[in-house]
Amino acid sequence: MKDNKMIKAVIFDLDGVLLSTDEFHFQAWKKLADREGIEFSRQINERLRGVSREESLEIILEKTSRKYSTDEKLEMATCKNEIYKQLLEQLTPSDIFPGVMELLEFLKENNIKTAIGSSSKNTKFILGQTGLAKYFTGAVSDGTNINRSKPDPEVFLKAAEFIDVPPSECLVVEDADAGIMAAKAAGMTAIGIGPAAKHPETDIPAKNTSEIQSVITELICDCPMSA
Ligand code: B16
Ligand code: MG
Repeated sequence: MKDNKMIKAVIFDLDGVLLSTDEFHFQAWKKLADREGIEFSRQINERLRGVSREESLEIILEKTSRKYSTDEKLEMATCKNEIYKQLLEQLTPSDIFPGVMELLEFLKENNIKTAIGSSSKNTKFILGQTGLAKYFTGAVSDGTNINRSKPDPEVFLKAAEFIDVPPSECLVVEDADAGIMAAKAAGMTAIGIGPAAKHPETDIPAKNTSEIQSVITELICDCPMSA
């Protein structure tokens, strides 16, 4: 773990950290898999955490011997995304996880920069629907600005660049194994919540987002207040 007093920014993953869109991902992939007659379970869905849409599709296709063309795969990914986007319309500020707003306000008061590092190409829509966008102005690194998805560090390195903070001074909050690997490959400190709490590279494990404010307070408490 890095020197605690070095933390000047917190980069949040989106799905599974600030709110849960994973149930919507599950429902959308399930509908597509059923259409194709491919087995798809919640266990397989767990493997899709933090993984890009295209890579998620490849994982789902492991259950079939049928070979799909590039065009067919594109149609499937697009179809899943259309179903997913319709489900996202239901999102409201009440879907934000407990403790998130308080944490974001606390970081703002303490001059700690905040950014998003998500694999999702729907990030900006989700931030808009939930009222979270105002905390991440000019600081959203997501599936639309990267070439390689987690566990590659690109999404977090871009986030650090957007907020102009060196990677060694960034703290990442992640719920996916791929995200923890990406954060560590970027040279950042990683808090792992939920499933990622058990990852061997996780610096600080936590049960959920509401538990992390006290951890973060300790990490930034000796920081100069105007970093
Ligand atoms: P989209 P995160 C990830 O979000 C999801 O966990 C993952 O299941 C999804 O496949 C990926 O975004 C891409 O999402 O289809 O909306 O571009 O956890 O990185 O915030
Ligand atoms: Mg996630």
